[in-house]
Amino acid sequence: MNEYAELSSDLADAAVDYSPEGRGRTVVVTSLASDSHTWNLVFLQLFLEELGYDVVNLGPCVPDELLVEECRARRPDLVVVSSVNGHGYQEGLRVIRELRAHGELVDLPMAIGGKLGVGGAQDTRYAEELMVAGFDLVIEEGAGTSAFRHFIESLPQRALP
Ligand code: B12
Repeated sequence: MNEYAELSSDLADAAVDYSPEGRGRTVVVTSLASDSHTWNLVFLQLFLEELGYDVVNLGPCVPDELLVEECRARRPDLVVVSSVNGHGYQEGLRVIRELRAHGELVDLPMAIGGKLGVGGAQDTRYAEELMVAGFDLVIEEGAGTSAFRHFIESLPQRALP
């Protein structure tokens, strides 16, 4: 499947599978400090909004400190990191270590995906290291949305305040 077919298939999945499962829950969508690509973030925002989540999209080129501050202030139910410029692996490792160093963010569900290196879809060697460093889900380019959707559905419901 080419990338455009994959994108429209992903959007179709999101639309057909619409459910209000995320209602009242907040997701922070973010890029990493070096990455200026934006349509990946727009895609994720639309996908998560279709599932009923409130999305805070921090946009491209997000400094590590800003992401940490936003997570501490908002206490979201999930953080979704997207990077496609090829530096996602290195930057993802740096950010997750910084984030997990804050006690209140130790259990915050964190997913990362996109084009995390420069080796293309076949190169899956980064996933294990990112998981060991503290991500709960790593989705490499071309994996589609089903694993991501499954992960979202398995998130624990936070008790209402
Ligand atoms: C448009 C574009 C740009 C524009 C971005 C404009 C903008 N406002 O976004 C500009 C010109 C600025 C740009 C710059 C660069 N780019 Co560029 N760019 C692209 C291009 C052509 C399209 C990206 C796009 O918008 N796709 C549409 C979105 C919706 O799709 P997507 O990004 O792939 O995201 C999908 C999936 O990856 C997935 N996904 C993404 N994140 C996540 C996260 C999770 C959790 C999940 C589940 C899924 C997921 O979901 C999305 C929908 O399927 C791609 C090539 C391509 N055809 O993909 C190169 C590409 C991403 N760019 C690339 C590069 C190298 C650069 C530059 C470094 C070039 C340079 N030397 O300056 C700079 C980097 C700038 C920076 N600081 O980041 C490379 C990255 C190489 C790699 N990772 O292996 C690519 C792949 C081109 C290539 N083949 O070499 N780029």
